[in-house]
Amino acid sequence: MVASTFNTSRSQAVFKRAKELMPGGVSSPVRAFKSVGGEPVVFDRVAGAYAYDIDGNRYIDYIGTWGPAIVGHAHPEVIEAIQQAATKGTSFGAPSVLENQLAEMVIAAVPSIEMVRFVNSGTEACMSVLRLMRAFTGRDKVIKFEGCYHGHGDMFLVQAGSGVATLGLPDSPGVPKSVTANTLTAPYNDLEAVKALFEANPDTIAGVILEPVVGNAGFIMPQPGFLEGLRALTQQYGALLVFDEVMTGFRIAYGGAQAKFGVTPDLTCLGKIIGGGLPVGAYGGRREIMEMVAPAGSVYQAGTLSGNPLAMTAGIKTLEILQRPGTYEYLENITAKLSQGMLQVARETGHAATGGHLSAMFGLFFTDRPVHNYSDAKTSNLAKFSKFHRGMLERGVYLAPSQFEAGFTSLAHTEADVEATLAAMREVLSQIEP
Ligand code: KE4
Repeated sequence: MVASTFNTSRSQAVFKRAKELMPGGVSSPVRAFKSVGGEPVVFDRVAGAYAYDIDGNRYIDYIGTWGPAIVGHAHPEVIEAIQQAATKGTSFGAPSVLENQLAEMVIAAVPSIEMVRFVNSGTEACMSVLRLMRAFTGRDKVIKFEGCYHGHGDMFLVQAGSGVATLGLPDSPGVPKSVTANTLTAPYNDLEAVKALFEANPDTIAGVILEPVVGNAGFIMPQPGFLEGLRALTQQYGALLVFDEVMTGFRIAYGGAQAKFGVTPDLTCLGKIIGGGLPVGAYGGRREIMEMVAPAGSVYQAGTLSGNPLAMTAGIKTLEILQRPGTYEYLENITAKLSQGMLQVARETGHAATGGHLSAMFGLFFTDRPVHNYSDAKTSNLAKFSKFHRGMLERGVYLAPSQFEAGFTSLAHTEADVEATLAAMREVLSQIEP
């Protein structure tokens, strides 16, 4: 696509009406493109590595509906499985074999999970796991990291990443101070800060929750020893370690970041990929902790559509495809080509940039310094990112509309897609002041 022929008139009309009907015209804030300027495009359909808007523009999609589309959008086998399942009804509200099947797959894949509960979103998974952490330890405080995002539950809206960071919200009105008083924060990759919090709050911290690879402050890797250090500190202070793998689960590796790094938390949150694009979240971990969840135990958590047969089916088929030989080698190779290529294009066009990738997740910051935490991420050139984002969109490349998000590849992305992306990037950056 060439920028000069880029037409989004239908999207603009539909989005204008959307803003009269729904706050900001969207069902989730980051989709509104607020931080990158311009208006979002309205999708008509998605397939493989591509998204198509209602004006007929095609985009190479590096958001993949924010993570679930790792086998490619509308994978024929996933669609077929959902169609078959739908003939038996869309919701049971009762036990089903499908829940057993997906639970078996999740437990077999994720080192920390001996027992699992399905919910309908990552937010639900993280809210529920916090209640469970508190019940198991009898403690109320929790440590999270600046820039990490664990859904929109009240207690997590403190120095949160993703859309909260994107919109530069101080934290959200409507969240009582009494709720966030128990939420302590530390800079990512800063073990000393975590130790100091434990020392200053003896016997009152239920645990530490984090993104083992950050995607909600942009892409930020754990520094060597960070995850291992958290494992040791939580054990030392009688607290739980919780990996929020809603984004990294089945993406960084089939067993998640915990399998990749060899650090096993006590509890894990999942979402996105395990639903294959339909609404699913999950939390799981050590059996002695999970058996506290109602009705086995007394920690209450429930959901009308939890374990929904269509969502279970989409998740089962997606994980079956991911289990096939060569999957993660393919994802690593295609993402390395993209990520290394992007850094090279930035260098060649005179733009300071840092970034990287891990398996099918990548990120890029326009800054000349390393990015190890949210404060570092905020030093990047957000104005340049906005121009970059729009320029790429006009050339048929769909990147996350925020510096404080990560990029995602899939099994459907090809070398030709990567070459086209890098060519577009070279054109865009050549027209932006370094
Ligand atoms: P959901 O409630 O959106 O399913 O999951 C919340 C969540 C929890 N934990 C992590 C690590 C997450 O990344 C998320 C959600 N991710 C964002 C994208 N950064 C969802 C996109 C959106 O908010 O529209």
